[in-house]
Amino acid sequence: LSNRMEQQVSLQSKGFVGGAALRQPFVIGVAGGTASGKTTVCNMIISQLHDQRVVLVSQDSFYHTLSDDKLQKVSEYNFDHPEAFNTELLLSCMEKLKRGEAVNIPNYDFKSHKSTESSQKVNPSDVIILEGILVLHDPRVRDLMNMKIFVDTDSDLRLARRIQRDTLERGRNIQNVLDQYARFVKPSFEEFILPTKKFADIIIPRGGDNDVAIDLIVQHICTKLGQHDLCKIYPNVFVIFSTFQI
Ligand code: UZR
Ligand code: MG
Repeated sequence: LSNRMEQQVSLQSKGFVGGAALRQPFVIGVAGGTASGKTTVCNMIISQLHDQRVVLVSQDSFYHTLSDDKLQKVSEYNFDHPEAFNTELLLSCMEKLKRGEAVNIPNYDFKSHKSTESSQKVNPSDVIILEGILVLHDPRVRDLMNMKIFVDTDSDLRLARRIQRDTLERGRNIQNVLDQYARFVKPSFEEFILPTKKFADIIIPRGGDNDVAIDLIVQHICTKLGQHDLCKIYPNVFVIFSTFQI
């Protein structure tokens, strides 16, 4: 116990009084081509950050709702273009989360191509992860990030996964997945997504199969949050602390 008290005192002198609430959240951006394993990488990071409050925000939630005339010609619509997203809304949600405020994130339905009525409340957290094909595209969104990651998986693997996912989960048939891939997904990847790789701090080859990269990223986040060893040894130290302060 006395050891633990010493630990708390040393934390206090480093300005960690009150625990996580006083620090700005650590914002991570995870970009990469379609079906590169972004969601898997995020889930692996989250599962290793046991002692932090983490939220995952997906750029997909910010797709514009398609108007009726665009819906009629949905095969002509480029969902891989930066303008397919409501970036102003994404930016304002991220700014609020960064300031420690709760936000409502829209719910997007891939089958109807519309935002649903309901939205999802996201509470402020220690770590905010924003994932999506074009999260490194807008400089204002990039500037909010403390760490930028690009998941780099071979195109043939991505296409194979994309076919599986879109036919199983997004109600498509193989022919229209392939048509859309050739017409929009691949050209937009080359024009808009791949060029954002240069903004990344870390490039992860092989996506979710790369355990070493995930370990290194998690270690870095813990260091930046000032909990490098503490989060493993004294998982409750911040809780005890907050109780004292309030
Ligand atoms: P990830 N997308 C759809 O298929 N339908 C929609 O209504 C909205 C988006 C696709 C989009 C992009 N492109 O390639 C992909 N298309 O979702 C991005 N065509 O999602 O990063 O999980 O692959
Ligand atoms: Mg995804």
